[in-house]
Amino acid sequence: MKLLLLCVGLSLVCAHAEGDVVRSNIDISKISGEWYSILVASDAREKIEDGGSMRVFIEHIEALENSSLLFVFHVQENGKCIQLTLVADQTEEDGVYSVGYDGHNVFRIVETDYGTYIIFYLTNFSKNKTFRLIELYGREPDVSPKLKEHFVKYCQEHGIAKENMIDLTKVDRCLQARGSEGAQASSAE
Ligand SMILES: *[C@@H]1O[C@H](CO)[C@@H](O)[C@H](O)[C@H]1NC(C)=O
Ligand SMILES: *[C@@H]1O[C@H](CO)[C@@H](O)[C@H](O)[C@H]1NC(C)=O
Ligand SMILES: CC(=O)N[C@H]1CO[C@H](CO)[C@@H](O)[C@@H]1O
Repeated sequence: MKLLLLCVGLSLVCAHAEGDVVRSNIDISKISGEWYSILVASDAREKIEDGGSMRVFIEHIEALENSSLLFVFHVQENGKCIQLTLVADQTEEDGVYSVGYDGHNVFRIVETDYGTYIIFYLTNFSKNKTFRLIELYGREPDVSPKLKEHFVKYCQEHGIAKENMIDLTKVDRCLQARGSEGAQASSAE
C-alpha cells in the first residue's frame, strides 16, 4: 500500500514535469492546428525512405465535427512537393482511427501534451505484409533532444531499433510549400 502511494505520488510529479501529457481520453479538438514531422520509425524502413509511401510531412490536423481527423501532408514526387489530404475516421475503439492509404491503416494517438508534441502509432495491413509506423510531430519545426530521446526509447520498447528511425528535421520536409493554397491537391483512394 505504501509502495502504491509512493508510485502514485511519483507519477504525479513526473506528469507535472513533462507538462500534462495525456495518453487516454484525448481531446482531439486540441490537436487541431499546425504540426511538423520530427521523427519517424518503421519496421519497414523502405516505406519511410526517399520514395517510400509513408514518407509524408505533416502540415496540419483538423478535428472535424463528426469526430474524424483531417490530415494535410506534403509528399515529394520527382522533387516536387505535392499536397496530400487524408481523412481518418474514428473506430469503435476509443482513440483509434482508420484511414485508407497504401493499404488499410489503423492508428492511435499514443500521447500528447497538445502544445509541444504528439506521438502516433500506426499499423498497416496491406495486401501481404503488415508493418508498423511510429511518428513524432512537433508544434515547432524541431523539439528538444530530451523529447527525441523519449521517442527513441518508446520505439525501442516497441521493437523498432534506432537504425529504423529517420530524423526528418535533417531532410527537406517541404517547409516552403506550407500554407500555399495553390499547391496541387491530391487525395488518396
Ligand atoms: C466526416 O466528415 C468528413 C468530411 O466531410 C468525411 O470525409 C468523412 O468521411 C466523415 N466521416 C464519417 C465517419 O462519416
Ligand atoms: C502476396 O502473396 C501471394 C500469395 O501468398 C504471393 O503469390 C505474392 O507473390 C505476394 N505478393 C507480394 C508483393 O509479395
Ligand atoms: C495486428 C498485426 O497484424 N500487426 C502486425 C503489423 O506488422 C508487424 C510487422 O510486420 C507485425 O509484427 C504485426 O503482427
